[in-house]
Amino acid sequence: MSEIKETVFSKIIRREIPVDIIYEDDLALAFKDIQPQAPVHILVIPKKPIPKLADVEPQDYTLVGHLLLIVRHIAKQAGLASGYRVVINNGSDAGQTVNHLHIHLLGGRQMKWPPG
Ligand code: DGP
Repeated sequence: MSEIKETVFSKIIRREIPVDIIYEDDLALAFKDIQPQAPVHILVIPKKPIPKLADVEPQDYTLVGHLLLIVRHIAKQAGLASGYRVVINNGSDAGQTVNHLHIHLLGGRQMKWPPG
């Protein structure tokens, strides 16, 4: 388990910095990415401060499934019927910059493969 440190997402959960919230429940929060890479770019995060996917423990499995169902719900609400991309950057080689688990939902344009 990585060391749990305060991140900018902790501040977002506590509403200490401005954020455009899309969805919230007891376990999770979804908000617009500050540096959108697509017309729709939303981050879905657990309120529990799990640093990255590699730190998910067996007791978090339901939580992770819950996050994916939120992604699906938001994508439907956003009208992304022709497709969307779901990304989790895990660790520095993957380009993870905020050490609080987050799922990127990207849509509204044609995606390329492979990603950079
Ligand atoms: P990653 O590279 O996977 O760690 O992505 C982190 C994302 O978080 C990145 O796309 C930009 C976004 N982000 C960073 N700081 C803030 C912030 O203060 N507010 C919002 N809404 N998004 C942020």
